[in-house]
Amino acid sequence: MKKMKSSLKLVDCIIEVHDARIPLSGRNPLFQETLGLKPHLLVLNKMDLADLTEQQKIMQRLEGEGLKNVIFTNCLKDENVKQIIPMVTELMGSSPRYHRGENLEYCIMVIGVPNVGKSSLINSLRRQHLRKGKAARVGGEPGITRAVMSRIQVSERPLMFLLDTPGVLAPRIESVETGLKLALCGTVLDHLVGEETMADYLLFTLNRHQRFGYVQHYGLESACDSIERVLKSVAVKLGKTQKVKVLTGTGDVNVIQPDYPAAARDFLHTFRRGLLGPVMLDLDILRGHPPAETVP
Ligand SMILES: Nc1nc2c(ncn2[C@@H]2O[C@H](COP(=O)(O)OP(=O)(O)OP(=O)(O)O)[C@@H](O)[C@H]2O)c(=O)[nH]1
Ligand SMILES: [Mg+2]
Repeated sequence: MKKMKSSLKLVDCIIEVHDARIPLSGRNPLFQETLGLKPHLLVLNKMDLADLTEQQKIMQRLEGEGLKNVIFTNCLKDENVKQIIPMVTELMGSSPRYHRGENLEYCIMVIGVPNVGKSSLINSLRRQHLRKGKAARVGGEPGITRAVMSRIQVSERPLMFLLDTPGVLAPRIESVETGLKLALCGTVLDHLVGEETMADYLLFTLNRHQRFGYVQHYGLESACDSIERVLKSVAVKLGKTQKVKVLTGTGDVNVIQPDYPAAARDFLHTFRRGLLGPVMLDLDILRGHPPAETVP
């Protein structure tokens, strides 16, 4: 954050990238405090994985929080990415403090929590505006970008450079449920939270939002509240079972035991690939539901 702050004097505008599945939670409040003085665009990325039925309500809520410049994108398919440069150009133009001569270059800092697609956005912008390939390294785990990097050109006219930055999570997450949502979106390394805990929260959320894609995907008989039963079926379906010798008074018995951690990893992986259908993890907030009393 210190390095990002020290680069701020070179920056005309801030693009904050966040995950479209959690548009109302999990953003780092320190960004607002530290970097809040510059024109700001919120990019809600991975829209392909998000259920956007309530998009209007989401926009209203965000506007209520003072976020007027919001756009949903998919950086893998370059969806809506073309609108970003015109939007930031307008933002910078209408902000008198940053109004500068026509032939000057612009510098924009891309910030956000880990793994939301900041580097992918930079690459997508380059594909769209320069017909050039990758400049920023991308990866399926949080913590891919490690340094506040040198400027990467993303557009010729206007001449525009972007600064990629490493994902920064808030030092303190407001609630267990927000933490689990952030974990499901891959902003924290899975093993730090525990794959089975996350799988349990995922099942809880899918059921709460009546998203029963997992039933068909794993060939279950019906929807089910028990993570143990679901993971058992997943393990059997994937052939992820182990033979374990159990000692009993009358001799050893071989028991088939499901590999729960492997099943949990598959459940999470399948969810993240969008194979269980699009989700809106912040639906509870949108519907004004109180936080769940017990989170698995
Ligand atoms: N489904 C989907 N996946 C995306 C999208 N954008 C990026 N990804 C994937 O999300 C993962 C993270 O992307 P990065 O661009 O490395 O994310 P980052 O925010 O730069 O991550 P850090 O540098 O670790 O903070 C990669 O596996 C990308 O392929 C999108 O719009 N849709
Ligand atoms: Mg990155």
